[in-house]
Amino acid sequence: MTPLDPSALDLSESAAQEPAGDVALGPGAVLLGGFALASDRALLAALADVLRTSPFRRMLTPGGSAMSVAMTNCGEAGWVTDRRGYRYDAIDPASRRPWPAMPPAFAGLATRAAERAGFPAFIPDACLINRYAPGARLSLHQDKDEQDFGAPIVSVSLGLPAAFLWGGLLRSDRTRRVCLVHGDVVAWGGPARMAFHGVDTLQGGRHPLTGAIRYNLTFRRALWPLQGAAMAPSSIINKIG
Ligand code: MD3
Ligand code: FE
Repeated sequence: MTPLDPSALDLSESAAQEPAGDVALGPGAVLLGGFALASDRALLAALADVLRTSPFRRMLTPGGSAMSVAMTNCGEAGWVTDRRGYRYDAIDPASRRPWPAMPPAFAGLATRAAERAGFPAFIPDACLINRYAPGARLSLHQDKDEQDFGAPIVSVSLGLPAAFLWGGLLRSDRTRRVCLVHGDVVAWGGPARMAFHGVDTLQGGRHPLTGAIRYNLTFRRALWPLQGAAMAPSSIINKIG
């Protein structure tokens, strides 16, 4: 789109009221359209670094089937699933080493996006990275393995577009379809934090930066602060005293 493209000039009332790209999807849910566009290459380069230590793998559900979405993690804790169940673990079961540290480009983007969406001081300690190839999907679920439901979840979409399914607090509530495209960031907090959600089957296509793939980064607070060494009891007492 060039500055001379007439479609760039949207003088409708809704466009005038809404800062470009920001849309309240509902209570606690904010879509920041294109928020990650300016950092897309930096995010993908940082992702490539993470993958050198902890490559994508298709984890097993507790029922024993391989998920269609391939996953990895970075940060202090990573989300894992196997026959023993869903949980966060500081160790990557594939590498048997700690998950790679959260790249500064990841953490910085998540904190800035959360702030803009109305969730100040969000410092994620976990980032689950999902890789969708055409045919992959994520069935309707709640994110409830985290210790801190007071913190929001920030999600970043890169590559091919996907139809995101957003429901209510009951599995039986009707779902809305929201198309998430490359560079979109969504923050989910407060009343939206425990909503059921999923991703419809990814369709084929090609994106210039990712090929036939969609990546999604989800930033969370998985652990209580006291579990981090930087917030050992003595350091809290030192802050108070
Ligand atoms: C709404 N990922 O990893 S991100 C997941 O696109 C997950 O890969 C999807 O759901 C993906 O758990 C969706 C958007 C998202 C993430 C967490 C939410 C939406 C949410 C938590 C509560 C409500
Ligand atoms: Fe989820």
